[in-house]
Amino acid sequence: MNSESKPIYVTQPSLAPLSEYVELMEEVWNSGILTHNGPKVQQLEAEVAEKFGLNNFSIVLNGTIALQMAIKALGLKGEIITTSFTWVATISAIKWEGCKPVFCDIDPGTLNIDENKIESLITDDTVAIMPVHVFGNPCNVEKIDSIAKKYNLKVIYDAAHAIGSTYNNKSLLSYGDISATSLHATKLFNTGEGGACIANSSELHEKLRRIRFFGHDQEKNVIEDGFNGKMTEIHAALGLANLKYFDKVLRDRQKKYFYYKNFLENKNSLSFQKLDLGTCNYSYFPVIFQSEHQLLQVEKKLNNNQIYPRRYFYPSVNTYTQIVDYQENPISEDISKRILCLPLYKDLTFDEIQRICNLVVESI
Ligand code: T4K
Repeated sequence: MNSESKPIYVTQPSLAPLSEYVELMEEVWNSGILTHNGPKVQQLEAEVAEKFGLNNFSIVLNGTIALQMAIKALGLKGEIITTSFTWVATISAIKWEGCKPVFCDIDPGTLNIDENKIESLITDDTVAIMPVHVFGNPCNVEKIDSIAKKYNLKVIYDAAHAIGSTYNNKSLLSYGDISATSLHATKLFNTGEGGACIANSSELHEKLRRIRFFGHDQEKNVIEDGFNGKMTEIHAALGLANLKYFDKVLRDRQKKYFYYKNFLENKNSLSFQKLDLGTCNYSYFPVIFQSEHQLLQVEKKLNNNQIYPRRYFYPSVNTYTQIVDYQENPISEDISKRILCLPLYKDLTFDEIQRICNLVVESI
């Protein structure tokens, strides 16, 4: 198969050499322990916490469960102000926990929640703000924190994309009452399926750990409502193998991000996400077209060449009227129609990126 006939997807998991995973799996096999907060999960928690300077870090099954656990641990019931420009999981987590999503429009540059529009959405029923660090781009965490303090609200960051991003030289995952991240196969650092909660206090941390383990305390007394949010040793072993390569993967993404950007920047009025606060982890390469028509032309051309970018996030989640009441968010609705994430991953070559860029430019 020559390189032109090999399909190129929006991403591919960043994986350590198989032999390194096999070695760790032999240890799992020999221990006979597959789950229940086993040694590999504990080791992974310790290594990730140390690497990113995080306290109160708990690994769970996936990013959606991490968001649900955050809402449950904070005991929230009521309205949660969130963004329309996100993956549906942000909204489903809010709804599964019996809360109501209230949609705030986004900043057209950063693509994050527009912090200047939050206050006008606060009502007597508002209990929390749940912003998303979209594509790993840090939200204005200081402004959001000051709004939350002023109105006595909790802040949960949907930090699904944000591992490796920083703000004020600290991991972006350390902000908010709780941050919830995803370790899904498509993320910069992955355990296949996986997620994590990062709490800002040891009390919340202990509560999250009880929730993920049926509500048990250390002596296995059931002391609160919990569920099964535990990660297996098999997934944790994959995480341990992959974690060693995290810095390499991030540097590679950054180089490829700028290769794309430098080539496409001055071409036919394409625009890009504004990265101006903290540092982004370059986990996605989103391009904003002038119109949906232009985007569809590009997508068709790429698909005809077996290249499969993704429309993250389309449609704007406030328009999912099967599951939410429509609330108008014109900027998110507009950008959702015009944004396309181009392929970006470790094994994508610079020649392939150049080919993708040429096809994009040809078709607009
Ligand atoms: N909040 C936000 C803001 C999120 O973006 C997400 C998830 C969540 C919360 C929830 O986190 P998790 O519960 O998922 O941990 C993907 C991911 O499934 C999803 O995790 C992610 N966001 C979302 C933005 O993208 P799809 O449906 O586009 O993924 P999929 O499976 O089609 O994969 C995309 C491409 O990646 C494929 O075309 C091929 C490649 N791929 C994928 C997988 C799963 C592989 O090469 N190997 C694989 O194993 O949703």
